[in-house]
Amino acid sequence: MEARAVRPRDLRIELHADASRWTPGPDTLAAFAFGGDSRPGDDPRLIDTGLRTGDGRRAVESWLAPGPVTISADGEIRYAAHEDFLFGRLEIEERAGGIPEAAEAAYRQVRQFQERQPQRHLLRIWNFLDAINEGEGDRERYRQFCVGRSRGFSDFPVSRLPAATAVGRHHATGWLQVCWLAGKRPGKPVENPRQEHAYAYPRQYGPSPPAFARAMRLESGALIGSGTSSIVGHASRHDGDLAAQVEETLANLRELRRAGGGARVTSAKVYLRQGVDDGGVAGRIRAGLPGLTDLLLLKADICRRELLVEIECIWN
Ligand code: 3EB
Repeated sequence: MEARAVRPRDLRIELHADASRWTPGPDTLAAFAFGGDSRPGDDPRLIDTGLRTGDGRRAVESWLAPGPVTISADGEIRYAAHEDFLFGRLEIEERAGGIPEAAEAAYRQVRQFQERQPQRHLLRIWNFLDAINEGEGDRERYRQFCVGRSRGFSDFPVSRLPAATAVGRHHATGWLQVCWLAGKRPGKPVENPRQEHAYAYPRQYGPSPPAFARAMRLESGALIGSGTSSIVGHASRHDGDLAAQVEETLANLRELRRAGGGARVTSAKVYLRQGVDDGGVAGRIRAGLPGLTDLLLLKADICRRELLVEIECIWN
């Protein structure tokens, strides 16, 4: 798998499966680093997610603007922007108030910051958390993250929620990491007819439903999917069965593409729960997503314990 520009028209996304020598360029809005040695540099566009790759190599997913970006900071937020697009990041340390307070503070800051930007429309958010499944029932850290996110988002209209991913790291860092893409023009949120709106999940999944859209369609026609799992309606399917969960997730992705008017799937990231043997899952996903060029396997925990896999795709 080689670096490939998947969206030549404006925003481009590249997956580098072997990024041992990769560095950001002038057009780089942001780059997620996975696996390998973390390289804490002072370039704020480089985001060390703390997630490992399936093959142990250092991989990078980079988001590129159509021209050189400007790098800035605003309080604890660091961001890069170029006319139509902005990519921000915010890391909040979990203190006495734990994950709900960290999430509330993060989302309040993101929302207030975004209201002041020319690129004010949230399109896509990634959340990286420690120990996402720790805690029982409503105390589970993912559910408490959702509580804080809802508070921080406050009265943000559900009809404009961005697409999202929320996954767990395997080692404790003490930090909640929130990263986002925003645009000068709004995207069109897309829902999946096979799935309940996440923001309307019933109470049994936690005190506050997860605030995200299933996908976001950009003006250019690109469709950016959220993390997608083996959930039909609001129920998890195929408890503990990786192969069946992959098939159900692929069915969700096909339906999402239909609903969102996506063209060809170009890149996919697969989050595989810690300790789960990948069982040739990459081959199944390639077979189920014909035309897929770039695929990256990552080790990350998923927001419900029975879920073993989550896939996020971009169609262009
Ligand atoms: C789901 O469909 C699976 O809380 O931001 C996927 C994508 C999931 C985003 C989030 C959660 C989130 O509910 C979990």
